Amino acid sequence: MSPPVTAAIALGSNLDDPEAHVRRGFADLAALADTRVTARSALYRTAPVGYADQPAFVNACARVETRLGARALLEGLLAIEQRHGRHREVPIGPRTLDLDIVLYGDAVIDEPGLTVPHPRAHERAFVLAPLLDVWPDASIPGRGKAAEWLARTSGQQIERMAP
Ligand code: PH2
Ligand code: MG
Ligand code: MG
Repeated sequence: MSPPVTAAIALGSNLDDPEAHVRRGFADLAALADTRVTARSALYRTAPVGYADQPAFVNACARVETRLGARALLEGLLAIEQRHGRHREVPIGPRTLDLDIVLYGDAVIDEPGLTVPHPRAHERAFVLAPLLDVWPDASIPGRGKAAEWLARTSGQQIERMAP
């Protein structure tokens, strides 16, 4: 087993009661083998980025301590997505639950299906604001401080939801 690593997992949903999918997603992460959820962000209602003609998202972030390697963690996340009924007809289309590894310690990984840090995290307010809730001094390897990137995302619509 690997030594514990601190990782950040982004959660997103915009189908079939998104808030419920995200809340259950936190519980599912807590049930992953060899993994502990050490912080949960607030939930945010966010305007879709990229493909705009789809419902608003609910986004959040979990900070975890895990002894899973990055690939095993990814496989655990994909299994959770499957249990939430995720189908991948449109790659960037609506989804019941998307779980992305934003940070895995300070690792930089570029393998098929596994790119860490998440390649677009630094430019997306819907990733950065929840990330900073759980990891205020987060730094994105190769990019720098998450808080400085968030300051540059003005114009992206995100709204912190009531707890
Ligand atoms: N995920 C995407 C594309 N666009 N927009 C918002 N607001 N939230 C998301 O989680 C999201 C998105 C691809 O994963
Ligand atoms: Mg995603
Ligand atoms: Mg994904």
